[in-house]
Amino acid sequence: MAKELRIGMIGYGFMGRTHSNAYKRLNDFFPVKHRPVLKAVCARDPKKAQAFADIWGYERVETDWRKVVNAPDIDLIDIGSPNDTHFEIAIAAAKAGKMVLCEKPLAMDVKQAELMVKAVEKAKVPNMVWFNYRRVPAIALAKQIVDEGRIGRPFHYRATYLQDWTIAEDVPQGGAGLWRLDSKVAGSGVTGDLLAHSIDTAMWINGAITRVVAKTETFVKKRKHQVSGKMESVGIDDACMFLAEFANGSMGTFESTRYARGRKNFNTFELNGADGSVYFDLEEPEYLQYFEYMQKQSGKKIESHLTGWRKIHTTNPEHPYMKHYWVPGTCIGYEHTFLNALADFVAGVESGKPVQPDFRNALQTQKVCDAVIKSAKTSKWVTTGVKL
Ligand code: SOE
Repeated sequence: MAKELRIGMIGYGFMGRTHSNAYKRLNDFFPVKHRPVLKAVCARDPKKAQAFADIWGYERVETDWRKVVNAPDIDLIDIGSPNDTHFEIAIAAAKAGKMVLCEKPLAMDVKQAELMVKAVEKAKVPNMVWFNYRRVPAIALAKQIVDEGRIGRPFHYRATYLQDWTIAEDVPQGGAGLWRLDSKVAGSGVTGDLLAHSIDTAMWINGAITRVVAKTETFVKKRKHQVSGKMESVGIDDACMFLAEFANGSMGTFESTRYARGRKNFNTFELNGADGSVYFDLEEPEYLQYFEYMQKQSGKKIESHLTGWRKIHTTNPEHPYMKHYWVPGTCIGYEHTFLNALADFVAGVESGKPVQPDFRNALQTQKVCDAVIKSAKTSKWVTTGVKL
């Protein structure tokens, strides 16, 4: 018999939707024993929360997250609300003995993130951060290829994460839909919002980032605040570039901006090693490009005139996650990355083997983000203190 997994969702924005979709579809695709039940959604605006509850099928609406966190009929708190709310809700949820799933970035800074790790570890509650791109089959295949030793000694890691939605100077900051532009709510700009994804993927695939040196820019210095109605200084980084050193001796470059005209959610990475390379581009999400240096293969006929990049269509059942979906050649989408993440989390709860990235792992990404922001202020190399 299926065991109920009773969900309390905090927040109802873009991420509230992606997570809710994952809960609803979990049992359609994955053979887990738990069955999510959408118990409560919480948001400050009861009308909007009710509209959300009606669409996604939540049983009730709350306007005080404390009520949800302490409700006896809820097993799991999902924090999909803005970044400045993660800390307090996660700590309270852990204290109440609930499982905690949290949107990225884990916290506003390392100080908060460390206390959040302490809280979930003390309470021994299952926890995870929704770094969903790890669950793109092609990215998971890149990780597999690296772990199989096919890339050899790594030299270069190159990541870009580009968008263009804040170029217009009259885009306001703050409030519904635009809190990502308000540093008091978001903590940082593209560093915490976009580069956190790139850093998580990079450290998952290529190991710890030990030192960084960064440059950030804020192109539009003042924007009208949606809540106060006043022109206010912009505190976020609109763009960020940083150089990184990895513990394995390789070098990294990371670039992110919301000012790359024409780029909507352009998330790429490439890793170059002595024996091969991998390249991924989220605009072609079902493909992983792999270059295999043929001469390296001992015992095989060398056909170097055939050496070249392979574009692997990651839709076969042997590719990560794909056996749960359709027939070879048919694709899955963005929403499935959240579904795959949830399936891994629930499988981890059932096996007792905690799934990654848990809060402790996401703290390492937070350390890199903080080091990047610090370096941009001081123009100096900063040691991250990452422990993987
Ligand atoms: C920002 O525009 C954003 O929605 C991020 O917050 C998400 O994490 C990213 O995956 C898509 O872009």
